[in-house]
Amino acid sequence: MSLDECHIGGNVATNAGGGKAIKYGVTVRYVAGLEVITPGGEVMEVGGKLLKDATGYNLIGLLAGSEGTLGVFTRIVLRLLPVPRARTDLFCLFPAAADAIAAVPRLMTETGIVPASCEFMDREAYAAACRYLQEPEPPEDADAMLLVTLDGAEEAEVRRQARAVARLCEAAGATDLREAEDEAAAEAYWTIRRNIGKAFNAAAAFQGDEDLVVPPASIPRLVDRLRALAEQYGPAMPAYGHAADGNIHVHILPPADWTLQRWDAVLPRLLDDLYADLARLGGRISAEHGIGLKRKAHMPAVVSPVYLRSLRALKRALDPRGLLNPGKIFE
Ligand code: LAC
Ligand code: ZN
Repeated sequence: MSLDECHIGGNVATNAGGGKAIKYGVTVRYVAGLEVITPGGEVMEVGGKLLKDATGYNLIGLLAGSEGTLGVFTRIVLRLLPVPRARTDLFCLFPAAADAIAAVPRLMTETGIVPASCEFMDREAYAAACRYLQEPEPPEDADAMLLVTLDGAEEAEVRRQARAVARLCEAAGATDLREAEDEAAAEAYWTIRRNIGKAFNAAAAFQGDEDLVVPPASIPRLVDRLRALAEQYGPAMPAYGHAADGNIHVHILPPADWTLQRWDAVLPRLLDDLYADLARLGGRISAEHGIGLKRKAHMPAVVSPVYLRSLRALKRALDPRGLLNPGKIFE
């Protein structure tokens, strides 16, 4: 989570998601208007200070997440929401990762509560960030944790939600449940969560960094598959992310004695297997990071030929000379 480094233009260009998508949706939901420089050099106004707009195709939906391939944003009109007045954060430790991830869809179906965030972190992911930040590591018997944020307009409502979520997590197998006593304590959990990606990036010279998404009900099956693939292929595959909306990040880390040559031989096979599983679960290869150069060869694993043809046709129609961010998203 790049809270401190990202810019609004990049957020719109990637249609960024982050930790609050389960309740608040992704960036495009808040883009009411855009001023765009088209590839032909014209200025185009799209939308505006409007909460409704059915004037032709939904170009905001097309431009948000277009990764700089269709236009350059020079003005962005955002829809704002009032900041929720009440909030609490629960940190729940589970001895079995399978129990933690299975609790995530249940949290919504059984309590009827939509959390502001529900982040899953397996032990390896959480511990890597603790080491990176020189913080104490989680207790030995914690195989995974959930960090659940609840918010609302009134304190009493948030208290009621916190009790229901705590009851459910305990019934689902959590053995330790801590509610942040104030903002600083909540921030301490979130700082660790936000540094997981950075911790792994600093830990290995070559590694995979994935941004998987499946329908939320399938998230336990995906985490299960990640563990099986790690065993089958050899690399460690710590997982963490915005589990409630179906989005899991996984770093693929080679054993210390692997050469780059061995890594280059194994990674493509591992990814082929992983993406085939994703397709079977109805998932996609990026939820919020985008396709860029890195994932474009894998697009056919999860979308149909007609879907890809439609993307190419749109690119040709709007940027016939291929000037903007050439070579990105599709071959
Ligand atoms: C995160 C970034 C990697 O969730 O998307 O930490
Ligand atoms: Zn993320």
